[in-house]
Amino acid sequence: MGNTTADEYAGKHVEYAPPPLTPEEEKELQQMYDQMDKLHMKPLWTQIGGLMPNAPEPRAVAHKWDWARLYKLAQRAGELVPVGRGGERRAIGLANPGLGGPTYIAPTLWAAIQYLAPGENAPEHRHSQNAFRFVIEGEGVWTVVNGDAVPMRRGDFLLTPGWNFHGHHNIADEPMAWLDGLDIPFAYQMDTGFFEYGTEQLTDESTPDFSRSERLWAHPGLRPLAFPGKQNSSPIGRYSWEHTDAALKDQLALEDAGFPGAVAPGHAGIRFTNPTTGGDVMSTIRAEFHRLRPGAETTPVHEVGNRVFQVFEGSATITVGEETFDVRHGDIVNVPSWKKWSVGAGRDGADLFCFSDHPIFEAVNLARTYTPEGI
Ligand code: 1HN
Repeated sequence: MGNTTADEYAGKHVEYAPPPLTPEEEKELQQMYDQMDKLHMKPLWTQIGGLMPNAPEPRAVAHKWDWARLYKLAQRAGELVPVGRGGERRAIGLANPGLGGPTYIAPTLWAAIQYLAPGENAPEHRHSQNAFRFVIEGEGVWTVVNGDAVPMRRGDFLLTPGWNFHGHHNIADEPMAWLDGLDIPFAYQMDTGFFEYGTEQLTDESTPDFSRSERLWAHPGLRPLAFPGKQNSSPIGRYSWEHTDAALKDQLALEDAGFPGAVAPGHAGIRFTNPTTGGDVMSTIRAEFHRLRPGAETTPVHEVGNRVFQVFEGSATITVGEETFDVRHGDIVNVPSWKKWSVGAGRDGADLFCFSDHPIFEAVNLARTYTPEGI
């Protein structure tokens, strides 16, 4: 035993095997464990394998939520459940089947579909949890973030960083649904959550084409001199589809012309960033958009942390560990920590929105990635 090298143990667990005991010793041992239990103590030697696996063994499982079904249920909730003070939002959360009940898509992340009918108003409130919205289809809702009315349109990515008052209203003739992402599970499990009601009426009922935040901050590469220094969260309230689409188109056009630009062959990608730091939009959430040409595939990778994909356009297969999910418009798939994943585009290519909790792990030096193909 004493001469066994670490290499011989690599990747293997050794079950704790107690030495052979006499019946008397067995009784004494049991008494010791009982006493520990009464005093709220637990020995390490019976549980170390579960506590410290060789590599992450997430309880969360990979799962697909079908957009057509989500949308139908959101519509039904629109008919049956009013939105207003108390319930606050007609948001339907996605509960990862491996996490045993709570509305967590991942141990750190919340994802929900929110539905607002014509003329409806979601009252203002604020919380320390960071939030974003991604608009899969439709328009006609304005979200008011700290008194700034921000339009929500197809393909837009919108921010509500922690502790900003926010409410929404739909001024169109059509209902609208979108994806909400928040770091609620992280805040809940770490006991960092604060919440406060704001006004029931929105503090700005105007419907401008561009929010004030965009007029100040969303001109490419240009920052206003009136606001120097770094800000913890991006000051851009809306990353419009027009910019995202143009950036992706240009990457692929440059690839066609033989210049660098694509992430990998046939794969264009952008990250939404905080213009005051160049880093992620919020301290706990990363957001990206990926465009794959027909048949293109991403490089398989293992990563610490959790990802969630939503298909915007086209179709794809998302492979997570041993499972493969066929996805199309609106479908949502999560990737648990350290599960190998890759995406392959279907016949018409694929546009995918993606968010993750990776900034958390980068901030505390726990980020790791591994590409088995060594690319
Ligand atoms: C929230 O405030 C929103 O502001 C969406 O639209 C989803 C889920 C749980 C708690 C607060 C929103 C939410 C939420």
